[in-house]
Amino acid sequence: MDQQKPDLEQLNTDLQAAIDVAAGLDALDAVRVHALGKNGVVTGLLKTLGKMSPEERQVEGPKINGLRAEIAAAIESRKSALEADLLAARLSSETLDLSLPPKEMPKGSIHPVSQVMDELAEIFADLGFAVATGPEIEDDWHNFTALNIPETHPARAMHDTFYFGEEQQRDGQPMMLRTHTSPVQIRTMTSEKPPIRIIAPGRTYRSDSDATHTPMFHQVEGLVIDRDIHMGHLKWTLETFVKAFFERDDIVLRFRPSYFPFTEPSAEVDVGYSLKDGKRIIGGDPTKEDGGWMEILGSGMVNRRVIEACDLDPDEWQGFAFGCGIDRLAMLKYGMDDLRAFFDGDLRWIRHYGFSVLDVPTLSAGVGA
Ligand code: 2NL
Repeated sequence: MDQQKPDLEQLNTDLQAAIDVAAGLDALDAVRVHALGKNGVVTGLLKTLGKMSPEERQVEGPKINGLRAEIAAAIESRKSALEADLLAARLSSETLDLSLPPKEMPKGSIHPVSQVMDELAEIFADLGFAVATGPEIEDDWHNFTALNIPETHPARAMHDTFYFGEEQQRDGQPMMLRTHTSPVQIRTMTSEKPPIRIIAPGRTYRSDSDATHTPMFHQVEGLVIDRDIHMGHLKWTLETFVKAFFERDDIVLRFRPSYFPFTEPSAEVDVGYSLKDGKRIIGGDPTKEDGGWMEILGSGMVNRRVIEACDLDPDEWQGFAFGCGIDRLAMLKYGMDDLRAFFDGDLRWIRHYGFSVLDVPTLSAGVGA
């Protein structure tokens, strides 16, 4: 071996050994600096290439560069191994017991509208209904046409519907904020095969504002499409729902003939109330003195024109549907009297009427507080 020439093989062996024994990332980095740093031994060898004759460089260049590449690769692979060891050690030492109660009670609270939506989802899940959602900005077909609401229907008039400008039209159709959650059910009927059992809760919009109406409000609609569905199914479903929601068995419903373009026949549903401590409460005997009826739902058998609009055969598939205001349900159940306070964002109000984030509605523990 030529004495002038450094022993590259020995250097390689030594550096590889140092890399292998480096016990941590810091030790490994020290080896890297020692070999490949600005003043490192391998860097030093690379610098000697410039002083060599072209012939010598042709022989030594590949050797020195090969050494540099081998050492760099060895450092990288040792680094990955050390990092993997570190992660494995962390994973085995850090544990999180998710069953422990929080150290501090959460500061926020659940809005009554959200609470009621959770209750509705829970009650209807037990009856086999899934929750469906859809866009709040809708086109004319999904919000009106498919629902058998003709061009001349008053619900389409400018004073009820928030329309977008002409430049926002989709395929020549006017766009609007949905006026009910029915378009969600239309979207489900056109995208899924029956049988269908869904509820569609969500925000709806109408250009209407007074003590009992806000421009944005919440609605839940329900839809069942199957074979041989009749009014009996509708009646049982609504009775079961209202009893579970108000958590009373002595609830009576009254079905009054009515009209909606999307159902035929249609019925408005009243719930019996009675007077207790000077306050109207849902349930009890509505025929007793101070008792009475309160309208809470609209419903009916899905109009065959709606079923046809969704490309289903109305002789094979029938269904029932219903709709009701969630804000009003919340007021009735939890005793709030001012609708507008719902959307004021007043912290004192939400602290008073809000629900604990830990108070999740379940059928075993009771859906309401
Ligand atoms: C009310 C009345 C109702 C429906 C909504 C509906 C939806 C489809 C087909 C047929 Cl896709 N009907 N929804 C049916 C009857 C009444 O709501 O007074 N809501 C507050």
